[in-house]
Amino acid sequence: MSVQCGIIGLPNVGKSTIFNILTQMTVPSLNFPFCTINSNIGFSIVHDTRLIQLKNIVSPNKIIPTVVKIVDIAGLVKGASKGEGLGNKFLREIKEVNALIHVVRCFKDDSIIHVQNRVNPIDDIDIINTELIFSDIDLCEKNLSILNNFKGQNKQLVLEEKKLLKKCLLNLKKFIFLRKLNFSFQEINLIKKFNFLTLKPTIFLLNISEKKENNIYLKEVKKFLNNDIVNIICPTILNKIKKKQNIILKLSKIIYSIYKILNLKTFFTVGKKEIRAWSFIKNSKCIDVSKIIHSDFKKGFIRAKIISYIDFIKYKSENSVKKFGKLRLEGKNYLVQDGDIIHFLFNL
Ligand SMILES: Nc1nc2c(ncn2[C@@H]2O[C@H](COP(=O)(O)OP(=O)(O)OP(=O)(O)O)[C@@H](O)[C@H]2O)c(=O)[nH]1
Ligand SMILES: [Mg+2]
Repeated sequence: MSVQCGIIGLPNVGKSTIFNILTQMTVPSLNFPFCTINSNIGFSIVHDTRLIQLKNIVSPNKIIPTVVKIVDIAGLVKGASKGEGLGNKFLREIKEVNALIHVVRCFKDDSIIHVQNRVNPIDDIDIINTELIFSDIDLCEKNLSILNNFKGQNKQLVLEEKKLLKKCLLNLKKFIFLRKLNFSFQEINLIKKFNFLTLKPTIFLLNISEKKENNIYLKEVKKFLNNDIVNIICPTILNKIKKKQNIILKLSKIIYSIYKILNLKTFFTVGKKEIRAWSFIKNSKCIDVSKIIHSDFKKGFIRAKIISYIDFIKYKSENSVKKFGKLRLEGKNYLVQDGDIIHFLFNL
């Protein structure tokens, strides 16, 4: 299953335009608010130059890169958490994704409608952030009320959940996003089930129309977002670039930011039939990573043959890697490293 990333922001700020660039699709991106009502779904290829290096050595029939699923979610307006605009539908869709790309209009163009009738990126960010926070406050209060009336057995768990929800509520009311807080290992396990919006890893994507140097908003917005991951995109320039390779380079930066916030790394499977890249969460055990390929691999896991990418590039075949003592056999608890080339041995 691929990682899902949702594009959010005010209506008419360029979300679908950016979705089209990221996925090479052509969904409508027209100059009126709520052009997108039902979310669009597409995939963005994770261009990894290591695949090309591996291809040059192995000459496989096929190369399969890994992908990120991109969801273009309808625009959000002030009051969404109370049902304004497409309100709760929008918020429900955000719940489904693993990470968020928050698109901010940083271009001045009087011909493009702004729902607030002015261009003010910091205020726009604030509107979206407020709605996300309100939605999480609501979620905290609802769950606290359920727990307060809980008559069942597991009293200790209820106490811990209540303590955690109170900590969340206190911070949300101070306008602090949950992703900015420190949580203990135990709290992290408990908090997952609530699926808070302000806990989702987020990158900000500033949508500009001209060269960075000429944009009047960037400096101030970057300062405002100084503790967040910020990328800049210029659809007008990107759409004029003829060389596909140059577009890929620009997009890779955005995709890799997503990898970074989600703590994702890549491993490879390499054979004559195909070379394939797979993403996994950093510090995962070998047995858990095996399941990404097929659940049977986990069920019947014996061990894994591992070659690091660097060694494969250096020695150029499994046989010579072996000869130089660089092929390793690892068990289920081995922590998979970025760039590992893995061959799982399993028995069913
Ligand atoms: N000048 C300028 N126009 C842009 C830019 N990005 C998007 N637009 C235009 O802004 C309008 C809205 O773009 P969309 O991509 O549909 O915006 P959206 O955020 O998906 O809008 P909704 O689906 O209605 O929420 C379109 O006419 C785009 O061509 C930009 O960087 N500069
Ligand atoms: Mg749209």
